[in-house]
Amino acid sequence: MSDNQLTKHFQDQIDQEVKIEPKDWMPEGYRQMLIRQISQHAHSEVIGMLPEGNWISRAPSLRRKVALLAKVQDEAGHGLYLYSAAETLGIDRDELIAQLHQGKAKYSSIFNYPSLTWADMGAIGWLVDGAAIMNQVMLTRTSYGPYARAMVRICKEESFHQRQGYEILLTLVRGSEDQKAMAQDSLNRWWWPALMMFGPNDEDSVHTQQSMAWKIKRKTNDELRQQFIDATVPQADYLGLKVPDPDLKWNDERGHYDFGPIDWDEFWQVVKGYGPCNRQRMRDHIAAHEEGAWVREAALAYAEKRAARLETAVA
Ligand code: BYC
Repeated sequence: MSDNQLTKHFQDQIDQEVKIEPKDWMPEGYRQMLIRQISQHAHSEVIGMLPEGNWISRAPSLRRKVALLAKVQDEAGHGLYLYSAAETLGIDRDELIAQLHQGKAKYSSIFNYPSLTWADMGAIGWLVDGAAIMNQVMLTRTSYGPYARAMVRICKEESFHQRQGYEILLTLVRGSEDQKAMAQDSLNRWWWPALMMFGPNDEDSVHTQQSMAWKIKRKTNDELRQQFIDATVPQADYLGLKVPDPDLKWNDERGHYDFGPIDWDEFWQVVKGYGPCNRQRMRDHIAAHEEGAWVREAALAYAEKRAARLETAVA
C-alpha cells in the first residue's frame, strides 16, 4: 500500500472506532503525539506522589495513614502502566525519564503547588483526582488500545482517591471552627490550579484539533473544564465551603455554571518552570532516580542470572 492508502486506512479505522494497536501502521505524527501525552501523563502520576508523600508520616490517624499510603502507592502503579503503554510505541523508559530531567517533557502544572496542611490531602483527592478522572474517563475511549486499557483500571483507582479526599474534607468541615477554616483555605488555594489542569482554552490549545481528529482526545480542554466545574460546585455546597470565584453563577440558559477568568499568566509561569515548587520537584525526582540506580542494576543482574539458568536447564 502507498503512504496515502495507509493513511486513509488508518483514519478509516479511527473513524469506525477500531482501536489502533502497537504493531499497526500509524502516521509518525500520531506516534509522536501519543508518546508526548502518555509520557507526560506518566511523569505526572509519579511527580504527583511528592506533595502527598509529604504527609504520610503526619497523617492524623492510622486509618488515614493507611489510606494515604495506598493512594500514593497507586499513583506509582499508574505511572508504571503508562510508561509501559508509552514503551509499546518504540521508546525506552530511560529515554522518557531523561527527557523529563532535561526539561524537554512536561508534567502536570498542579504538582508544582505546595501541600501546606492536612486539609490539602482532602483537596488534592477531591479536586486533583476529581479533575484527573474527568479527563481520564474520556481517555478510556482514546483510539490507542494500550492507553485506553490502562485508563480503565486507573479510573477505578482514581475514584477511590477522590472519595478518600472528599471524606477527609467532610470530617474537617464537621469539626471545629479552625478545622473548617483549614478546609476553606485549602479549597481557596487548590481551586484555580485544579481548573488549570485541563490545559489552555481551546483557542490557545495547539494540539486539540489534531488530537480530536485522531480521537486521542475525545473532548476539548474547555468542555472538560466546564464538566468538572458543573460536577464539583454542588459538592462544595454540600461541604458548606465557598468556591473562591465571585463570578461563579448557575446559568439557566446554558445549563452550566458561568465562572470567572483563569489567570493564564500564572499557568504558563508554572508550566515554564517558575511555579512555587518546580525546582524542588525536579530535584527530588532526580535524587530518587539516582539513589535507585542500584535497584535497577540489581533487578537487571537477577533477570540475566535467571535467564542464563533457564538456558542451561533447557540445554
Ligand atoms: N500542565 O495543546 P494543549 C493524576 C501543555 S495526574 C502542564 O492543550 P494537549 C494524579 C501541553 O502539554 C493526571 N502542561 O495540549 C497523580 C502542551 O505542551 P507541549 C495528569 C500542560 O496535550 C497524583 C501545551 O501546554 N493527567 O491523575 O492537547 C495525584 C499546550 O496544551 C498542561 C494527564 O496527563 C498542564 N496542566 O492537552 C493525584 C492527562 N496543560 O506538550 C492525581 C493526559 C497543557 O506541546 N493528558 N499543558 O510541550 C491530556 O489529556 C492532555 O495532554 C492535556 C493537555 C489535557 C493535559
